[in-house]
Amino acid sequence: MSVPHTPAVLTPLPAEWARTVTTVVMPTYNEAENLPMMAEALMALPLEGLRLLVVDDDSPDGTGRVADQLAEKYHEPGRPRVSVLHRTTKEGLGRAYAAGMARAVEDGAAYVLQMDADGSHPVGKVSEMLGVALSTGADVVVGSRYVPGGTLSAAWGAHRRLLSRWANAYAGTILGTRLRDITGGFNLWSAAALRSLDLDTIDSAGYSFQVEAKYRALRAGFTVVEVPIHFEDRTVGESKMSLAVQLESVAMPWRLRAKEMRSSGGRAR
Ligand SMILES: Nc1nc2c(ncn2[C@@H]2O[C@H](COP(=O)(O)OP(=O)(O)OP(=O)(O)O)[C@@H](O)[C@H]2O)c(=O)[nH]1
Ligand SMILES: [Mg+2]
Repeated sequence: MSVPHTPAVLTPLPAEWARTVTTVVMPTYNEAENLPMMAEALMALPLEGLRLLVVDDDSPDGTGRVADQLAEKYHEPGRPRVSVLHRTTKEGLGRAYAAGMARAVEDGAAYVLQMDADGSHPVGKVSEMLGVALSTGADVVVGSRYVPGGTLSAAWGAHRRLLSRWANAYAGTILGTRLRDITGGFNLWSAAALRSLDLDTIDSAGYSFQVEAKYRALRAGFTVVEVPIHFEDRTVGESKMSLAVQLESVAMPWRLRAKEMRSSGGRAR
């Protein structure tokens, strides 16, 4: 895989901010080749309070064992670094996130960062996203491909770019949000926002988790801000995006709206 985009010069956060307990929740399914580099890049960041929680669904390629070895490798007495949530079946990205985020908050995280294991999300942006949350008081910081300065992998052809843009516009229009990247998977959450989201009741099993969780945060009145990121294509391993998961993503914005109509007694938004 390509080295996660780390800019040559990082502006360090103030020491007090760098100590903030921030847990990167990383769901994995067959990412044995990618995970060690991700862990290394994250653990090298100048963030004393940074932790990594790998959520593995019993990957057939042994990612769970690799994650256990990483937990041992980065172990430091009295300073939680890498831990693993082993799950027994592949239940989908959304379920893995709901379980992992709940665990991270339970274990004391003040902020939780969602991140893919395949090198698509830039490790070099982690400090900035935490800094934005702490300096603005925003409860959700979205790593956005679609605000000015956001960029996509050069490997993405016109078809994929269009599809991604369309998916964002589709969900955003149905749900009436102005977020530019509602489908993105690189997002920082405050523990307070996660607690109020009721992760147990999230409907999405798959990728539509990203849309559903952000939509809930917006409806609950949390401040959501977007910072530009570069999105890289995975170079190792395979995508887990199945047809069933794509269909769930198409249906989910309508389901969320219908649910809201029911809970507001049929009044339109
Ligand atoms: N635990 C768990 N992780 C999953 C599951 N499905 C996907 N993942 C992980 O979620 C992250 C995103 O999945 P990808 O397959 O990269 O999806 P994508 O980024 O939309 O697709 P590509 O652009 O093709 O890589 C990766 O770290 C996957 O290993 C799942 O069912 N369970
Ligand atoms: Mg990916």
